[in-house]
Amino acid sequence: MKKTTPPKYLPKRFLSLCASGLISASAIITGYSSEVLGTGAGSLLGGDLTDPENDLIDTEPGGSNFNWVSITSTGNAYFDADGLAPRQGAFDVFDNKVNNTEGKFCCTPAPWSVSVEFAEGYVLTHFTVTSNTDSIGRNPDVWRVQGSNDGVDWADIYVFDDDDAGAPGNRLYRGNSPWTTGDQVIRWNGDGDDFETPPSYKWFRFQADSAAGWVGTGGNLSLAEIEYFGTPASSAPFEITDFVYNAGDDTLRLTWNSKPGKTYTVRYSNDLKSWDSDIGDSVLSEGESTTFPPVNQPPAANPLEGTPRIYFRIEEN
Ligand SMILES: [Ca+2]
Ligand SMILES: [Ca+2]
Ligand SMILES: [Ca+2]
Ligand SMILES: [Ca+2]
Repeated sequence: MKKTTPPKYLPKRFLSLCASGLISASAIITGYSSEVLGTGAGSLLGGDLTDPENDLIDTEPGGSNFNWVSITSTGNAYFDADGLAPRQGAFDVFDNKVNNTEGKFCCTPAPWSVSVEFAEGYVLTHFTVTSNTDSIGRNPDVWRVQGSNDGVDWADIYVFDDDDAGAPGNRLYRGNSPWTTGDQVIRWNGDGDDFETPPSYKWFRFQADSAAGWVGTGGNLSLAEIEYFGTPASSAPFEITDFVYNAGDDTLRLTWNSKPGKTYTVRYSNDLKSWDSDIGDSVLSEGESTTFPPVNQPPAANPLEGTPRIYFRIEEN
């Protein structure tokens, strides 16, 4: 028997919501909600995706015992274990340490990012980010956590965007950063709390565009630690994870949990009984998550123009 997703029903009310433009931002929450866990390494959750065993070794620039396939950064692409040159590497945001010498990343100018690639996809459930303690003004006030399945195209998962127009260009000025002090561990939750449950991604990137003490890209950025948590995509149920409908031109796009190498049929129905019709019968998998039509192509026309309701179901071929 063919594997199918549960049908996704799109009520008229939902379509009218789409018309207001909300749907274009359906997968992104821009918000400032969060939970302060405390200060110092003891407040880290531990066991995160980059190092589930908490046994990472940072005594070599490339490190060992980490759980990523690859790591890249916009600067200081190494670990620092002794506080001697080269110092304060970008990879030190994953060294399980929070201190003012070798446990932090510092001090390169914006924009700044560090990306990790995992062997398989994960659905991000929550993450923590810990501030630096040398200069509160170097913690970012414009930053985001993003996901990707090719390391090239990135989608926002969580966005914090609160650049302070009055920032005086002072590294001790806290401004609009969410961190109120140094070495502070803050947690952000998914599942619609601080951000919506995202599709599964193999790549995760923390990207910052502005430091709290400066307007725009002035000054340097610094952070102590980042922890990502998620569930493996392989354990995710086969379901439609996102639907984008544009009421203006009556077009749509669907995203579902997929398997690499498979093809899929996108069926629709107006009564949940007849599933004979489809808008694509050999859709190529894009990996752990597939979007149809692909995001670099125009969206699909609503196949039941003017209908009060339509259901979609994905079939694995
Ligand atoms: Ca270190
Ligand atoms: Ca860790
Ligand atoms: Ca660290
Ligand atoms: Ca700023």
